[in-house]
Amino acid sequence: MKRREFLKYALYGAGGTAITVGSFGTLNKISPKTAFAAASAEETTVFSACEMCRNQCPIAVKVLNGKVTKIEGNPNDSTFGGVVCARGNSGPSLLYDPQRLKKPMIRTGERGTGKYKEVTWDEAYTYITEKVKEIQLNYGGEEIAFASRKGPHDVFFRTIGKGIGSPNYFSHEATCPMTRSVALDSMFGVEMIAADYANAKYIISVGRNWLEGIHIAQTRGIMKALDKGAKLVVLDPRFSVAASKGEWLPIKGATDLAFIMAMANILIHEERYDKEFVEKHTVGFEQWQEAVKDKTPEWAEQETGIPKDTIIRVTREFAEACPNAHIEFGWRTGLTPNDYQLRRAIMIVNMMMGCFEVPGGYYRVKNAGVVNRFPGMTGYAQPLGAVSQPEFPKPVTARIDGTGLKGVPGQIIPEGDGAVGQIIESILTERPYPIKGWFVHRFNPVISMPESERIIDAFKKLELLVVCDVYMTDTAMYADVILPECTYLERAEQIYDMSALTPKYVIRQAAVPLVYPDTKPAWLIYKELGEKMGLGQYFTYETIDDYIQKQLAPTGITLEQLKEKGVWTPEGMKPFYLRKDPLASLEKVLATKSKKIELYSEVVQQATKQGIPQYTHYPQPEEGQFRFVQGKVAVHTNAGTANIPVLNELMSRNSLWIHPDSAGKLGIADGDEIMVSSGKYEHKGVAKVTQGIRPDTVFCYHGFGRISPEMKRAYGKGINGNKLIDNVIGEVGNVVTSMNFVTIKKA
Ligand SMILES: Nc1nc2c(c(=O)[nH]1)N[C@H]1C(S)=C(S)[C@@H](COP(=O)(O)OP(=O)(O)OC[C@H]3O[C@@H](n4cnc5c(=O)[nH]c(N)nc54)[C@H](O)[C@@H]3O)O[C@H]1N2
Ligand SMILES: Nc1nc2c(c(=O)[nH]1)N[C@H]1C(S)=C(S)[C@@H](COP(=O)(O)OP(=O)(O)OC[C@H]3O[C@@H](n4cnc5c(=O)[nH]c(N)nc54)[C@H](O)[C@@H]3O)O[C@H]1N2
Ligand code: SF4
Ligand SMILES: [Mo]
Repeated sequence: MKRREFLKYALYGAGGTAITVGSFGTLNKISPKTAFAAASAEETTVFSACEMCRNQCPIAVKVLNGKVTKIEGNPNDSTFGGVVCARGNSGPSLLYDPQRLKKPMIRTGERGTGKYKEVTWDEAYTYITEKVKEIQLNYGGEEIAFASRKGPHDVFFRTIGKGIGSPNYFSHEATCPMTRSVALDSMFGVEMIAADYANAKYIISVGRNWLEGIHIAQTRGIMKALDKGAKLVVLDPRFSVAASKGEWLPIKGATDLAFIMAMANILIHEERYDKEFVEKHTVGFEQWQEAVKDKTPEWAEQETGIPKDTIIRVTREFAEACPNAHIEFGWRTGLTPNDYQLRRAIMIVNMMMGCFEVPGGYYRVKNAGVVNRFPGMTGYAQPLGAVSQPEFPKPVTARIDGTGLKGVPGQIIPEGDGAVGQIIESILTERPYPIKGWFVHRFNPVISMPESERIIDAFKKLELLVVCDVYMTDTAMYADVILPECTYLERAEQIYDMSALTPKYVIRQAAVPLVYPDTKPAWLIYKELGEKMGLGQYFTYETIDDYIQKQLAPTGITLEQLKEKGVWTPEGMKPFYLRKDPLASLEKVLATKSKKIELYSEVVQQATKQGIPQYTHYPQPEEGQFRFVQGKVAVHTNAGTANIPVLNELMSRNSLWIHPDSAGKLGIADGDEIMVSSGKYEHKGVAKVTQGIRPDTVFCYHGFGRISPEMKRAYGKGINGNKLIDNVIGEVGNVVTSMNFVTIKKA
């Protein structure tokens, strides 16, 4: 609270009633304590979930006179520890930003020129409905794609797509952890595997940077482990904040698989792996032995640039700490085309060491896991109930990315995520068939997907582009129809299952009324649009409370219980590791056909001909070239927050990290204006000369270089990395973000 407001409320009771001096005696008798009590007399706390990034941490929103004054972490939750990050704290700055979208809009000028007219919701729905009908009639419903950043809106958003018979719905996952998901799916039969950071004694990060790529529970887990004396080893071409907390190994980009395969080679050679676990719980170890037999530390030194003695030492240290240790499987994982093989190899080494269902290792989370993991708890900690929908029409064609087809990589791409980069290819090349309409929700492809210029070219070929966001983003500015969602602080949403080592459900509820009355939550927008389009039968709920009641029905937990504390977790429950419980067996949490952890996977073999990970050597930059890598920054979220007032004030632009030796050769000094060129595209920027990067690599934080003039604070500041990256679709549909080389000159 600002000092002036504080004083105001000290003298005026909350609600604005003047308190006469007499009621307190004399003014100077008001101690700060009394004054604050008066100030907070009507302050309420609404428990909810943050959405400044998709981690949806449990929060406590402080509300005074119908206004959000402060956001803190929900103190009732121990894993998140009652704290939020800088972004979580800045929620009110988004909520009250006058530059937010306030009304639905329909385009009136050329795409990208910013000419729009404000319309009513009904006009927007009608326009969309007519356009969709036209595309359906001329081409078919499958030629309309749906893409969103995965989240609670999807069930509503995708209902529109499924209802019109489109198989082409996508999440953003191909730009984020897709390759890891494929690896986990193929090995464990489920994606929901997590690492127990807090109890690990040794952690190797393959480009995971918990201290800037923040997840409050995970970041706290790492800090706890470090406090308890754990060692952290970080493979990263640049000196990340995580690297500063441990041993930094400045590995050559795109060579991590060599390091991991050499680890396996050493562990097998020195017989340091867990033979009993491998025998009892895994299949395919022989094939893996074969694959790594020539992957010696000497070979890995050549590939990675990390001395062989370091690789051997780290491997031995790691083995000493196992099984209460792990090599981290990564979060944003689309670094190279075959990145999924790196993620599989990481998990294979972890499983060679038995780092599963023990403290400090990996474990199975969520949903069915809640029941399996906690025997005896059925009836109370049941998974959330589903909201049923009538059957959707069967799409008449396969998806544009081949997801679901047998014998091709699409076979192992997670259903419902898809290869989102394929939308651009399909629009521009019209293969396998053209996409003519695109619905985009909470997703900003121009900044978050490779080759921004081609994305814009693709937008220009569309017959319909609908964007639902909270800002006039770099993507929204090309839309035909813009739908303004209200922010997370103004809306309730489904209950989230955030179970980990203990079961947990989290609620989101509106903290304040709509700031801009013509904005709406996603669940209502798509229900109303669906009704207009004749798809009303698929929206089988009246209100969001109705939806929540259906979710909670099987659990025995009430909405009131959840509202009261914001999170629900069984009282006094301790983390539970399956291998510690003689009653539970690992088979219970494995969903593979063999009921074992599949190091070799028949399904992957069918889909990609690489049933066991094989090494691919990628070229390294030549003299004068640099590998271009990117990463998260602690005070911003992806392509989302650059324009939020207080976060923009903290950091309004990125710069390009370059090593002093490399900068010196190019005559570039710290702070100089530079031109970065990928061969196809150029981008202006500013150099940051630092020892914290390999001389053959340059780096920038992701999410800047915004092109929408309506985002007045962020417009034109910094580098949009994706302008410089080609839209290469990796082996399992993933984007590829660490394979581009650039040249640099002084601008
Ligand atoms: N503050 C903040 N927190 C966030 C986010 C955010 O935007 N801001 N975003 C959230 C999201 S969506 C995600 S996915 C996570 C991401 O979390 P992380 O995956 O941990 O984060 P990144 O910063 O994307 O990537 C980490 C590092 O990979 C390095 N790197 C690049 N190429 C290579 C390579 O070839 N090999 C190796 N070993 N390293 C390489 C980069 O230099 C970078 O330091 O963070 C989440 N948390
Ligand atoms: N080159 C390169 N590309 C990358 C990355 C990288 O490091 N390098 N990172 C990748 C990663 S890990 C990810 S996860 C993606 C993320 O990229 P995206 O999936 O695009 O996600 P965000 O940038 O988090 O947010 C997208 C949009 O959501 C909007 N938004 C925020 N809150 C709301 C809301 O309540 N409702 C609605 N309707 N909209 C809202 C924001 O304004 C923003 O426009 O980018 C990926 N792209
Ligand atoms: S990590 Fe930060 S921004 Fe993301 S949900 Fe949690 S508090 Fe919010
Ligand atoms: Mo991500």
